[in-house]
Amino acid sequence: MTERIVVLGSNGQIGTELVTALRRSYGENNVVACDIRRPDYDIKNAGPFEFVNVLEKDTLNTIFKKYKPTQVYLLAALLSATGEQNPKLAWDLNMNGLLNILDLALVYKTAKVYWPSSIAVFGPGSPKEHTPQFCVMDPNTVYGISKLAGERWCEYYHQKYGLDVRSIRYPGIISWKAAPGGGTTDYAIHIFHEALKKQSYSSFLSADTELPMMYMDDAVRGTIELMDAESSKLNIRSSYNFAGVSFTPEVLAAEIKKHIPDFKLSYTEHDPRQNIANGWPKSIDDSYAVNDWAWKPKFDLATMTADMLENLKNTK
Ligand code: VAH
Repeated sequence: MTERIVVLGSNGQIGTELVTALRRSYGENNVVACDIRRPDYDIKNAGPFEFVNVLEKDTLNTIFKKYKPTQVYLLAALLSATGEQNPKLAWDLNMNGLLNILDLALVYKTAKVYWPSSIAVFGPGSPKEHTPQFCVMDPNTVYGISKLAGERWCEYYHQKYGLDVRSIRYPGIISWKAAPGGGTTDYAIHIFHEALKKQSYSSFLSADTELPMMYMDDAVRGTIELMDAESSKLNIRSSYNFAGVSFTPEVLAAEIKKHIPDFKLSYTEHDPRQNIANGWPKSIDDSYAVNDWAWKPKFDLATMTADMLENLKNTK
């Protein structure tokens, strides 16, 4: 059967690369990119695009009716830092956007739905090291609260209505193609751009702030592997813990210095994003993803740093 895939939030950091990967696998015309913003060059010129606001249920209904998607990916969301600047919008978009999609997926019998969660669902009371799949989860950002509630709704729609909805708790995602949008982990992207431009960067997170991260190539591959996995093999219907590599700004700077010896890292204090990061885990135990769909990251800090710098140099 031909897959017909709709991706909402297609112009975001992850959406941009997920659409490209899905179009490579399923054919350009079988993947519809949807967003409220003009598509970037790649997406606009490589397959169907629709202007969609996931809070407008009538527009969404039109899209489901027109394309009758076999798979829907909902990536539209306000991330942690932006969400704290606009809590009610973050809750509305992250929560009602998801509920709109879950309902329409039932109505139109969409075979599979993908919705990203985040390690932001953990909070100050969660274990910091090798944070397990099940533990105390007391998120203290609207983003984390909305993602935790969203996980509960995903599991509810699966258990009560049989909807095949799948989800991953993304760590901070590092990429060079699309600009990140309002995340706390985005320092780990900005640092590469500044290292090449100015051989220096001032981090808004302190030297010892260790966070779980992942290279975009791994995140996109892992997401598609989850969506391709046998449904019967999946034991988690809230959202899977998912791990790549954990590091601090200090450790990342040392790796960058291997390529740019003059690189200097300084620190900006009292940034609100420090408080957000302080509530998050340092590392994640993703044994359920390893067991259920043989997840294995390919990029470590060294290969990620080399790939980021190589690609950014070629796009400058
Ligand atoms: C953020 N990049 O910083 C996102 C992510 C784990 C962090 O969810 O908000």
